[in-house]
Amino acid sequence: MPGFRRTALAGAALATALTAGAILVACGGGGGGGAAAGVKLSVADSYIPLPAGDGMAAGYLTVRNTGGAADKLLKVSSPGAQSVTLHRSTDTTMQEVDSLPVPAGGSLELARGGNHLMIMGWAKPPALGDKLELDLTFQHGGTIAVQVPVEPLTYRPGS
Ligand SMILES: [Cu+2]
Repeated sequence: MPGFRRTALAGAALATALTAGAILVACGGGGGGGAAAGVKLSVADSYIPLPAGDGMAAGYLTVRNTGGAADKLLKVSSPGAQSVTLHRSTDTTMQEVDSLPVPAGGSLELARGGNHLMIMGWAKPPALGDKLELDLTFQHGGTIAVQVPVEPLTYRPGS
């Protein structure tokens, strides 16, 4: 009875999905610390140095987490650019990564010489004073949209 089979399979898939959901819920609410176990994220010091020529740009920002649980930056997208990827810098190279960690009670810093965002495929050529929306998606903290200013190449936050 093929119909029976399919139903059984669908049932199994549903059970798996429900189990996965239950694990997610346990993960978000677990840890026994109540509110302190959550993540509390904010984004600061975001900027994009004006890209030269080909329009490939780096993006820098700091994600602060004042919550008691660690999180991960999983994805960044933008309505104004085709591609935003996460890059980790090592001594001599850089490498695209699937996620970047946001420690509990700490911060994820994307800064010159270190981890950064790579922004490509601008909808329109960026100019000084423009702002590009970046939508940062976190494993636990949802999605945070930031308006990131395009700054001179020599810009440093706080200077
Ligand atoms: Cu890079």
